[in-house]
Amino acid sequence: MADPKKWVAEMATLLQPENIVWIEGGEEEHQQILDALVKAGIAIPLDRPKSYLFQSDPRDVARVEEKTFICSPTKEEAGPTNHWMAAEEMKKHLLQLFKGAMKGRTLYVIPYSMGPIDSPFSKLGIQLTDSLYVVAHMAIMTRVGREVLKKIEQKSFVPCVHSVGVPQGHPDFDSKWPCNPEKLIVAHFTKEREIWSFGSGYGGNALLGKKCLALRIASVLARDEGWLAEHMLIVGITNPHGEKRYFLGAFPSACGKTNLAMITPNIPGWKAETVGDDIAWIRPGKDGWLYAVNPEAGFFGVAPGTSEKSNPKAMATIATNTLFTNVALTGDKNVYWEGMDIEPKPPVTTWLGKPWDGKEKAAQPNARFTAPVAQSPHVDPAWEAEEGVPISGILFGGRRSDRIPLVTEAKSWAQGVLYAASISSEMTAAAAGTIGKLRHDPFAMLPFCGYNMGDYFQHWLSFQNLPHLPKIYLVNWFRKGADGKYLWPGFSDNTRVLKWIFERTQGKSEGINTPIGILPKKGEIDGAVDEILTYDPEGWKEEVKELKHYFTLFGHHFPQALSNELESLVTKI
Ligand code: GTP
Ligand code: SPV
Ligand code: MN
Repeated sequence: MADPKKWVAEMATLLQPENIVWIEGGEEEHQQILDALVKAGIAIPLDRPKSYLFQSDPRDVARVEEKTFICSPTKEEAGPTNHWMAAEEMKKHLLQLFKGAMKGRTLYVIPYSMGPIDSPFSKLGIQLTDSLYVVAHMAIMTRVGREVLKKIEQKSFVPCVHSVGVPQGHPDFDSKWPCNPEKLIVAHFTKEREIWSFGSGYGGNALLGKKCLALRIASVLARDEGWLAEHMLIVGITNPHGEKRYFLGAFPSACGKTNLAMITPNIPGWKAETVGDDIAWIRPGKDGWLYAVNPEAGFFGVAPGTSEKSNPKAMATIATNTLFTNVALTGDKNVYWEGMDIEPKPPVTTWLGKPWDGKEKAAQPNARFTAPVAQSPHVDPAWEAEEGVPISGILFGGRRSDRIPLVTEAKSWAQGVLYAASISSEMTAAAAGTIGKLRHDPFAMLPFCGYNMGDYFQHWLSFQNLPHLPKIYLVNWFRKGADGKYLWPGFSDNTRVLKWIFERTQGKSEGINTPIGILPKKGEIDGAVDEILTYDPEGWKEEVKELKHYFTLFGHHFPQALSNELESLVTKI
C-alpha cells in the first residue's frame, strides 16, 4: 500500500513551494487551469473552440537526448546507447538541484494512469510539477485525478519529480516559459522506478508519463514481466469484405507514426481506425496472439506538414479542444504552420511572437498539437479495450533516401527482429541535434530503451515461439530519386502498401521471394516505380557491412541468433 501524501510532504520539504495543489481531474478543473494560463498571459485563447496557443522559450523546443540518463545499478545494464550515471551520484546531484527549486511557485500534484484506470495492465504515477502548462497537458495525454489517486493508495506508483528549475530569485522567474537549459537533466532510476526531470517544460522532457514512464521505465518492467513497451502506432484496417486486422508501426520521432495511425485510405472500400499514435504496450494473449494497448489518452502530434490533404483525420481531431505549442498565430486568431496548405489570414505572428515576413519559419519545426484521443472522429471502437487488440503485422521503418525498398516482408521472426534492430533514419527536429544526419535507431527506440539494447533484442527474440506471431515488415516512405524528390507519394497512398501487407497476412498477395525477404511482385502495388520495389545488391552489401560494424557496439549482449541472421544475409545477397 502506497502512501502518496507522505511522499508529497517529503518532497515539499525539498522543493519548498509557496503552496501545494492536488489535481482532482474533470472538465471544470481543466477549464480553470486553462483560464489561469490565459490570465497569466501564458496561453493565447484562439478563435477556435476551446483551443489555446503556447509559445515556448526558443531554447526549449524538443527532447534533449544528451541530458537524458538511465541510472541503472550498472553501466552495463544501461548499455552502450544510453547515458549512464550511478544512481547514488545522480541522486546527490538532483537533491542539490531540486533544493528550493519551486520557491515562489505552486507545486501541482498529478496522480496519473498510463492505460485505462481500472485495467490491471495500467501503470500509475504521481508527477510533481511547477508548470501549469504541464498540468494542462498531462490532463489530456494521461488519465488524471481523484480516481487514479484511489488506485494508487491501493497499489503503488512511480514517483515523478519535475521542475522548470527557475525559482524565485532567478532573473527569469517571471518569464512566460521559464526553463533552465544549462542545468537541464532527465534522470530515470530503473531499479527504484523513479523519474526526475529539471530545467525543461517541453514535451517528452516534461510530460513524464510519456517517454519517461511509458517507454523508458516501462521497457524495464516489460523485460522483467514478459511483455513489450514500444514506440509504435496502432491502427485497425478493415477491407471491403468487412474483415478487420490490426497493425503496429515503429518509426523514429517525426517519421510518420501519427500520419499512418490516422491514414485516410484512398482505395475504395477500405477503412482505417486509430488506436494509438506513439506508444504501444504489447502482451501475449492466452490464445497465442500478441495484443496491443495504447497507454496514452491524447495525441501530441507534429503540426508542420499536417493539412487537409496530408492528414484530414488529424485536422478533424484538432478542430476543437486542442492545445497548440510553437505554431504561428494568424490575423483571425487561428493557427498556421508550414505545409498546412492554406492562405493564413494576415498579419501572421511567428512562434517567436514576431511579425511574419514569409521568409523564416512561421512555426517551429517540432511544433505540436495536443488533443484527446477520444475526440477523434476516427478512433477505433476498441481503443480502450483492457486486453488490447490482436496484432497481425508490425511495420518498422525510418527516413532513408536510398537503399531501403518501399516494403519488404521478413521471412521469419528472427529476420524481422534483425531488420528492426537495423533501422537507421535521418534525424528530425523532434530531438536536439543535426537534422538530416543518418543515425542508427534500432526499433525506433534508441532514445527510449531503458536498458541494454542488446538485451532488448534478445527480449524480442524470446517471443519467437508464440503460435500466432505477427509478420514483420521493413518499410520506407522516404526514398528519393536523383533529383532529390520523394519517389513515393506517401500519406494516403501508403494504403496500397497496407493493402499488400493485409493480404500477405491473409496468405493472399503472392509477393516475390528474394534474398532480403518477400518483395511485392510487379503490379501488386500500383504506381510504385521499380526502383523502390527492388533491392540493389551492391547497396545492400554496403549496408550489411556497416551494420556488422555497428552491432559490435553491443559486444556479447548482441544475440547470436541475430549474428547468424546477418551472416546468412551476407552469403545470399
Ligand atoms: P513523433 O510524435 O515525434 O514520435 O512523430 P511521428 O512518427 O508520429 O511523426 P508524424 O506522423 O507526426 O510525421 C512527422 C513528419 O513526417 C510530418 O511533417 C509529416 O508530414 C511527415 N510524414 C508523415 N508521413 C509521411 C509520408 O508518408 N511521406 C512523407 N514524405 N512524409 C511523411
Ligand atoms: C518523440 O519525439 O518521439 C515524440 C515527441 O513523440 S516527445 O513527446 O516530445 O518526445
Ligand atoms: Mn514519439
